[in-house]
Amino acid sequence: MALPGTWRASTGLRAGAFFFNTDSYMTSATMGQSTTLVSPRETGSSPLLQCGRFELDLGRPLVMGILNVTPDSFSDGGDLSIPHAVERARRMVDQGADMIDIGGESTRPGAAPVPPQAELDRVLPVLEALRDSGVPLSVDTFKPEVMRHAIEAGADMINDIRGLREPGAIEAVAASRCGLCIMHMQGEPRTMQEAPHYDDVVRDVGGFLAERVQCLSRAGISPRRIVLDPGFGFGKTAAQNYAMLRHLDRMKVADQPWLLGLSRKSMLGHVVGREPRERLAASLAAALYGLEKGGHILRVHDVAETVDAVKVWRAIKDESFV
Ligand code: 7PJ
Repeated sequence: MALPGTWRASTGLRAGAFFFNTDSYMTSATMGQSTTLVSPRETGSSPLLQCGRFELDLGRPLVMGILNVTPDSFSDGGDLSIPHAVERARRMVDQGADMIDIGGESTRPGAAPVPPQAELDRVLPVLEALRDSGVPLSVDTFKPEVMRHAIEAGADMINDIRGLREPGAIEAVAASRCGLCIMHMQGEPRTMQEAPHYDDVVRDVGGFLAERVQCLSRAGISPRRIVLDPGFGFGKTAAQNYAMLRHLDRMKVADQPWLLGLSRKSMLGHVVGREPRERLAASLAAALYGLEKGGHILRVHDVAETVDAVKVWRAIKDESFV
């Protein structure tokens, strides 16, 4: 039975495709997990991602807006950062963001670690303020304690750069319905760029992610909740990052969807130079290539521009002009 879900106002190509959980997804999900090598987009069936209150139809690419709630990401800082973050998130939703990823700790090399309570103090008020925004809310954290409280407060997804490897992380998410972004990272943020090593980065990262999916399955977590992420810039040289993007289709892990975090990354700076804020054109080029190679969700800073780029990509790809 298809219960009425959260249908977003549909403008142009952004036809709402979100349902609350129903049994209708079973058929599509089963089709999405067929063993054929033809991609779901080509067969016309769409993979679906269970994501807390939502069920996301990944038949078209989704845009996830990045919302950093860290003092170093605000010029005004202090108490002003929470209302400022909420306002920025609402603007991203107006610009067409399909989901928002809220982060309370910077993972940049050299960034100071944040205790769980301080991270919760940043993330929870924003999460609560955005619950009515009509889009799924993701929380970017690797700390089990933050995961538990975020899920209680209504997070629809946990985005973990450590791929739920911290002790207690799997237990923190297992009993919920939230979506899970499982990312690959080699080493630790502080030192990961010193000497990344792989025998074959595409095979090694794909193998790691396949193992994580198996491990989560053994803990009773449905693959329908999982989206995978190769982790661009997390313990990889520029050449290794580009190899992963070039061969994303070869990295395929069963029929799990991909989330790609390419926006403003240093692999782009490696090619074009420029400060992170000046890497929009580079980010769009990489994002569209990632879609062509099978990406489903783009994690981005520049929502409006990415939404436009995706619309044109879809018009070319799917002849979707309406
Ligand atoms: C990523 C992330 C990414 C996922 C960050 C930045 C650095 N989460 N969190 N994937 N990157 N899933 O945004 O440049 O690539 S923090």
